[in-house]
Amino acid sequence: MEVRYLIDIDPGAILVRYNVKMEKEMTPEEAAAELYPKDEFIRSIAEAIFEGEEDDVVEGLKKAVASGKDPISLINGALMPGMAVVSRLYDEGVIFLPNVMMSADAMLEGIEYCKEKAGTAPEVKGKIICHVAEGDVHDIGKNIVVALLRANGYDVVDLGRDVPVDEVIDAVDKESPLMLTGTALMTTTMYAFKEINDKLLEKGYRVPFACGGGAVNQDFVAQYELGVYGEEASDAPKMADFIKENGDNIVKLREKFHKH
Ligand code: B12
Repeated sequence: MEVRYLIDIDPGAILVRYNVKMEKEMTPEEAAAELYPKDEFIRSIAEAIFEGEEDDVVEGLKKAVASGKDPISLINGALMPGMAVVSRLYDEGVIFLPNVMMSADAMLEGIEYCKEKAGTAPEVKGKIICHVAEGDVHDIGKNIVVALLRANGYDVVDLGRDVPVDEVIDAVDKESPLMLTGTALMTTTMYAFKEINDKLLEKGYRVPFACGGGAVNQDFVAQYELGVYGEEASDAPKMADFIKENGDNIVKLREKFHKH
C-alpha cells in the first residue's frame, strides 16, 4: 500500500540531509582553530583567550614581549583577535555565555598585564573620564580605551561599568575633563548617552563626548550635540590629541573622525 504523508515531504530526504549536517558540524575547538591568526605567538595567545586560560594568556604575552613585541600593540594585535573569535562563535551559537565569561576574564587579565608592562607615559597630557553606560556590564572595550589613553599619556578617571547617568555628570563637574568617553554594547543601554548629553548641556558643559561600543553607530551618536563617534579604541587617544591641538569644537571633531 502506498504511504501518504500529510504534507508533501519525504522524511527519508530529511534524515539524509540531517546526517550530512551532523557530519559537517565541528566542535567549538575545531571551529575556533579555523579562525585563529597564523603568527605563532599571536595564535597561542588567541587560543588561550578562547579557552579562558588566564595563566596561558599572560604566559603567551610574556613570550611575545620577550621576543621584542610592544605590550600595548599586543592588545590590538593579539588579545583582540582572540576575543573576535569568541564573539563570532558566540554570535553563531557555537559557544555559550559561560565560555564567553571565562574568555572575557582571560582577556581582562591580558589587558592588565599589557598595561603594567607598558607603564604610563611620563608627561600627563590631560584628564579624561571613561565609563560604560548605565545597565551595561560589557567593559572589555572600555578597558582597552583606558589602557590606550593611559599609554598615550592621559590621566584617566575610570568610572567602571554600569555607571549611573548622574555619577557621570558629577564626575565631569568635579574633574573638568578634556574629554568624556562612553561605551555601550547593548541597544537598550546606549540611550543613557543622550541623557548624559542633555544633562551636561543643561549645566552648561560642552565637553566632547566620545562614544563607541558594539551597539553604537555614527548615526546614533550624531543625534546628540556633544557626541563624537569612534569605531576603534585607538581613535580615543587620537581624538584627545586632536582636542589638545585644535580645541574642543565638536563640529571639527566630527569632520575629522566621522565617515562622510
Ligand atoms: C563578552 C560578552 C559578554 C560578557 C561581558 C564581559 C565583560 N567584562 O565585558 C558577559 C558574559 C558578562 C556578557 C553578558 C551579557 N551579554 Co554579552 N556579549 C559579549 C560579546 C560576546 C563580546 C563583547 C565584547 O567584549 N567585544 C569585544 C570588545 C573589545 O568590543 P567593544 O566593547 O565593542 O569595543 C571595541 C569598539 O567598539 C571600540 N570602543 C568601545 N568603546 C569605545 C569608546 C570610544 C570612545 C571609542 C573611540 C571606541 C570604543 O573599541 C573596541 C575595539 O577597538 C558580545 C557579542 C559581540 N559580538 O559583540 C555579547 C553581547 C554584547 N551581549 C549581549 C547580551 C544580550 C548580554 C546579556 C544580556 C546576556 C544575558 N542573557 O545575560 C548580558 C548583559 C548583562 C548586562 N546588563 O550588561 C548582546 C547585546 C545585544 C544588544 N544589541 O543589545 C551581544 C551583542 C550578544 C548578542 N549577539 O546577542 N556578555
